[in-house]
Amino acid sequence: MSNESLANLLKEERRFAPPAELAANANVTAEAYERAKADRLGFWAEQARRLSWETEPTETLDWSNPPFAKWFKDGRLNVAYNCIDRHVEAGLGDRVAIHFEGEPGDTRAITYADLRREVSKAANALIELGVQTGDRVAIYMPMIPETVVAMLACARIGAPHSLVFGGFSSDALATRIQDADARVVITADGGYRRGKPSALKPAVDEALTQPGTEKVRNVLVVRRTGEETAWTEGRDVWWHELVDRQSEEHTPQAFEAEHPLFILYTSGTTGKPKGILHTSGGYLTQAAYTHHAVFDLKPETDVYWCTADVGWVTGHSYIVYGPLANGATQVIYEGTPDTPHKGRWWEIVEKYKVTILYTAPTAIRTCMKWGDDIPAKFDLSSLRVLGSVGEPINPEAWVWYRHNIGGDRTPVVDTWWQTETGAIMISPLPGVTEAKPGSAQVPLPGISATVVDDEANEVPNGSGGYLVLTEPWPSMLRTIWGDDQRYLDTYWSRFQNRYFAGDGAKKDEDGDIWLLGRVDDVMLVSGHNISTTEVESALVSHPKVAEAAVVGATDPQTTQAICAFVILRGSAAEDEGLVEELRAHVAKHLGPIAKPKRILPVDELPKTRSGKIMRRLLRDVAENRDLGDVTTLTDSTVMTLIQSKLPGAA
Ligand code: 6R9
Repeated sequence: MSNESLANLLKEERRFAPPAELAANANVTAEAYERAKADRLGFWAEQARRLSWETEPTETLDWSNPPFAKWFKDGRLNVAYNCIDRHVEAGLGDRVAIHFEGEPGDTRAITYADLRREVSKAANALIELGVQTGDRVAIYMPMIPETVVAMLACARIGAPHSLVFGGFSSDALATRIQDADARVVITADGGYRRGKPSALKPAVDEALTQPGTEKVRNVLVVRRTGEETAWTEGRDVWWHELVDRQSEEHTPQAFEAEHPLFILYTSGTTGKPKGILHTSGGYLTQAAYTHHAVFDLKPETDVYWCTADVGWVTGHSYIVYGPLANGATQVIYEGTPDTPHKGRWWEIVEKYKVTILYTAPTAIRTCMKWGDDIPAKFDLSSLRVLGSVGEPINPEAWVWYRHNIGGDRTPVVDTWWQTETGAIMISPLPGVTEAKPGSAQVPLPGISATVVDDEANEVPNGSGGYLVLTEPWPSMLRTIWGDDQRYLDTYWSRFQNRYFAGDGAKKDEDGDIWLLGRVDDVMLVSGHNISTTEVESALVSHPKVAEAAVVGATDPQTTQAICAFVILRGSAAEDEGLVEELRAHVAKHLGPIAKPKRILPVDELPKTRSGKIMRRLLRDVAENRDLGDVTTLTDSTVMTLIQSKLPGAA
């Protein structure tokens, strides 16, 4: 990747200082960077003391067999105890842990004391089903409180869970059950999505007919929708029949810090999904610390809401483990943002007086498309910190978010991390960092990241290359489940002693980091490397564009030609000169080399359930190929729609 071309295409000069009051009372100040720099391991040992250990660790990091890390290895703890019981024991049993809002409008407030009872009963139920410490449990659930209860029940008895998105197909579920060799599946009859029940259990039944899933003894089924459900006697068990009759007492046992906590599969672009393995002590330490630092969480007064699905790593670290370890009060919403109307999210913010909101750029851009007038109808004045995760956030979407949702008061923290990193790695701190729209900016205290060129040399400020992590961190993946060699090959062989994240990045003149998208997505145009992110951001900076996806399609003259798919804002019409206008706009912002050859207005873009644009599929379309794997798409009809818009389509 050549440096000169990736760097400094996009000029973003807006700056936003932290609000004075927030800065004055911030959980974490600039001093933390200094402290962590002077003694990185001492810093993490200090953060580990946020947790309650049955046996305090004396050794912080064992890196004697890199890249296989052991953090806090002689410490022992129970993760569920840390997320629940210790808060109850501290007298906080009456604090609401979860305000649940079902899509049909049903609500439940679950306190920490309630959570302790529910998780204890579920843990006892799993034990009755013969689940032993170390057994894997697959969880295929909608966004309901029982999903969190099930995860914590697994953690409590030391049975690693493996969540599979409720939106994934039975094939995807079967592959994950096989790979993890799961013994029990926890599911529901269904959940509510887009105003109607959406069944889940049939996909489990289907998955369990596939070879390699025979060791699943039981399917534990939560009744959510009450719809008719096929039943396999002897295997299927209703949650309300088994869990409700269990004892409310369960004494959590402590496990080693390196005891496996969960496996979570990342799809990647090719090959079979990778089972990312996370363990207990280091993972919980960093999830809790980052949630405290990045969101400035004040557990007594804040109402936190992360809109992610728990089947995504963001849900694991920032709905379940981080917030609950910190004793937070949070909102969990089951459904889609436009059911029954496009203001549903903002209605929820108003209703629960949400103070911290954590969501994805895709959601923000969708709201931009729907129009500014929708959030304007609601009282969003409770909000004080906004977060973003999942993709690079285009500067225009960042500024829109701060203005329309944050009332120009709130800091926006753009948090970079991955399933593999387990917790946030690069992000502004809301009380410290002068924010730059579109940039994740700085590694958190205790984290070491940089940008290198092809030869592993650190690039100077003002240049681009590959993002790498240069020191181990507590919540790092420990391996790929059952495949140490693939762990080495994927992350540790591209550069020596450095973790290769697979993302392109640049450092600006101040040394701040800007993420440029997956390395696989970088385009080669007439000898120049051009980042998809930057062209997309240039398009989104045009007032008529809400969202853009850019790919490089094979081209005889230029190697690749830039092809853009754009979604227009609510009021914009698809008129004659629009495409020319947009091409000229990109050329003006980035230079003529980045001008898209083709621009196609579309109604939707192909996305994963976690909100990432699947550029691979758009490349297939742009190159007139048959579509590759579409199993992780939210909505597979999107691709048919896009193909029908192509010139020459039938
Ligand atoms: C947490 C999560 C990881 C990939 C990552 C990168 C992209 C996530 C980002 C971001 C730019 C951010 N990504 N956050 N890119 N800025 N703030 O998303 O995990 O699903 O494993 O995806 O997502 O490309 O490598 P995961």
